[in-house]
Amino acid sequence: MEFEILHARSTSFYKTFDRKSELQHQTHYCPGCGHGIAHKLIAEAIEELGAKDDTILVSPVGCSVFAYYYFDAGNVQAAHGRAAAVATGVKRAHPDKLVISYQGDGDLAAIGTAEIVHAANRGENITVFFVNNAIYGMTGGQLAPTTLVGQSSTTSPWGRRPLNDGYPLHVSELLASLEAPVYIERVALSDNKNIMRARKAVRKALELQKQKAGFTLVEILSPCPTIWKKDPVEARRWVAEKMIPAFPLGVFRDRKAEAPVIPIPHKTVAEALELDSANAVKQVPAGRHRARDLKINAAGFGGQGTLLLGILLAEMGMREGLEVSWLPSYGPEMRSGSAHCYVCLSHDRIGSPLVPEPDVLIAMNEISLRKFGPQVVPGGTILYNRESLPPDFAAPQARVICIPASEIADRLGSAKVANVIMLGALLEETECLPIEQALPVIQSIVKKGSLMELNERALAAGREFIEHNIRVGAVSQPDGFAY
Ligand SMILES: Cc1ncc(C[n+]2csc(CCOP(=O)(O)OP(=O)(O)O)c2C)c(N)n1
Ligand code: SF4
Repeated sequence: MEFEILHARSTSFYKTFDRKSELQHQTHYCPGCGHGIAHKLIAEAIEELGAKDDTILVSPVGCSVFAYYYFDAGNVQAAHGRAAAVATGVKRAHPDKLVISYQGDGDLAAIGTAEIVHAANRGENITVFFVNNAIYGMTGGQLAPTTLVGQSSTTSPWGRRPLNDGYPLHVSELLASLEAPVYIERVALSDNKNIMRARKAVRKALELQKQKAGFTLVEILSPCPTIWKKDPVEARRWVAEKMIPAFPLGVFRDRKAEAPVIPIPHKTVAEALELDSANAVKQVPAGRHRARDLKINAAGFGGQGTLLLGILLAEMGMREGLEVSWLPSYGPEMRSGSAHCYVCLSHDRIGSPLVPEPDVLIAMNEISLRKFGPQVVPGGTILYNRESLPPDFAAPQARVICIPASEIADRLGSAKVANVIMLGALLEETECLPIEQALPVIQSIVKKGSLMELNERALAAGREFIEHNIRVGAVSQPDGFAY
């Protein structure tokens, strides 16, 4: 019987490696390096699963930092140790993509220990290929957490001594002690038989991810001839003779996810928290204010209540059943340093709590106006805590409303409520949330009964300012922008 042996490059690889200007037909790996074999197994599995156009590979820092030179897939290159965390974000943003975190042992088991443990513990539906070559390859051979007892490295020239360096870290066994992972196997690139086993494991892990089973990891014992100072054949033998006895091969987890699925109740947060009747949200007749997606930056000096203003907005949003985020930023000073917070109100999940381009800026002082005013989106709004803008300041893209909130607050009896005046103005101007909900929220958060009446008047003052001065056109506005 005659056999025809076909060697073909997987279609999941680029035809030529264009990022390598000189050698476009070969990789940057040393001859005999396990990374090349691991890449091949992964590329073939992606091809077999028909997932080439649906795969996003997160490459690490280490010798495989340039994996994106080769895989014709979506590619992200993560900071050292962060690949599992980056893969988490990518997967959550693209749940239907096949997301791979490809990591070396320095990357995953040293600087990235926290990231991998928590990604596994959360049961992220990602696949991790953990290439364990018992050493830091890229940086010239320092001790890795997986370096064998007695193995010498540049930082353990007399060999790893457990009393000084600890014992080799068994990542697969460690992660298999967690509840969430569904599949963990250790394989080796020591000989053809084991490479075929590795091939199956790689494919199985990706298939499970495709089925949305949960967290999968394949640890691949891999030769590093260059740092081990061996030729490729000796290096493979070393994997078989030294690494496998220290890191036994096998399946450490293979089961369905068992975590109970807890449905998210269709309740407002106030209901879910069973707030007492004094704090509970009163049923209000549907007014013209509607829960509306909005990104807000509230900025000023510490002590002006901008962070509290953000908390009130976020809480109001939660009680309306919106997704919300509140991200404060402040210096070490309790008073008079700069402080601002980003608030997102959204009907969809919020990808990032950062708000580099707010729809609304509440600027409680001039510094904040100058710093953040230019960031407001075209058609956005700036609420500025003064009677007029500084003569040399302009934000032509935005609708600017000057409200002397601090002055009004003084007249009401306390400068402290300037933030609540701004809240009233914001709610009236943008109609982003039902203004009727503001007082119960203030009551439940501020909890100072004595200030309640003042807060009520401050809220009304902000609202009336917009109603009387803006809606009837008493304050001049730049042309062209209106809600
Ligand atoms: C924050 C940070 N710390 C340290 C380094 C230096 N560094 C680059 S690669 C590497 C270790 C890589 O080893 P490993 O993950 O085992 O991958 P290999 O090169 O063996 O494939 C280190 C420490 C870095 N680039 N960034
Ligand atoms: S140093 Fe080791 S891990 Fe890095 S490319 Fe060379 S053989 Fe591979």
